[in-house]
Amino acid sequence: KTHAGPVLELDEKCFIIDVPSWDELLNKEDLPEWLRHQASKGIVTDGVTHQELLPPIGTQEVWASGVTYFRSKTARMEESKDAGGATFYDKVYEADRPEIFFKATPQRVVGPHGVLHRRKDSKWIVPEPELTLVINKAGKIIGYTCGNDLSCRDIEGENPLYLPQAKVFKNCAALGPGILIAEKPLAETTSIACDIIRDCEKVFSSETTLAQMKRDLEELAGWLYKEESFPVGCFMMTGTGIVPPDDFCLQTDDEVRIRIEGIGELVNRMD
Ligand code: DO4
Ligand code: MG
Repeated sequence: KTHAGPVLELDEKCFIIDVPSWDELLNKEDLPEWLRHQASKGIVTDGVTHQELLPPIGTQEVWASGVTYFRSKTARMEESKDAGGATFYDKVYEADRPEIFFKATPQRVVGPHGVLHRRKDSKWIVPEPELTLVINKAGKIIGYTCGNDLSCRDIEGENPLYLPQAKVFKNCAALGPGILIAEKPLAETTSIACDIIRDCEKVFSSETTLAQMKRDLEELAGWLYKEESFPVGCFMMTGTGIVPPDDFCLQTDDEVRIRIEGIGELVNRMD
């Protein structure tokens, strides 16, 4: 309400932090210590409501990994069986090299309460609730946020070469509500939950935990940064362990709620 820049929430208080940009903030050396110092200056601001928040991203690209949960592998093998998916999803699930793909530029990302786009040439569009890593330019995981890797299962299932169209389009990704700064690794018991609300009724609800993920978070970040450089860091979605039933498709005005324990809840509506 009183401040347009990044806000630090610590011990149930909100502090204004003195930094010119998100890009600079996310690449500070020893970020947790730097943030504690900002809080010690004691410039307290009003609490913020989620409606006021922008996506917690600067000029970073958003990348994603996939088929990192058994649930994702089986769902994709089914949707693409006519295109030969029964073998390639299986292989990537077992292989050393994970599936990694480009997901979004910051302009394609919406924040808390932002409106996600329903591709009108898809009849099978679903949310993918994903733990999202915030990685600095040195390749270090400095934080975590909630992500929605909105996906068109029919387009992807028809032919693997259609993956970019199934995944990348206007307002195809959501991030937020904020970034949990990484001071210690996330517990395997960390829960990831998703509810979908239609006309005030819950039409889908499911939950998983990080223990269900086949890959290690450091391993995923390591593969992304292999032979690549990200001058201001990047965001990496880590794959979905939650897939709605095969007859489910998002509709206009559906509200998607993604909750990750210790991070918060990301709420978005479909256009
Ligand atoms: O191969 C397709 C994408 C996989 C994905 O996005 C996921 O598993 O979350
Ligand atoms: Mg995904």
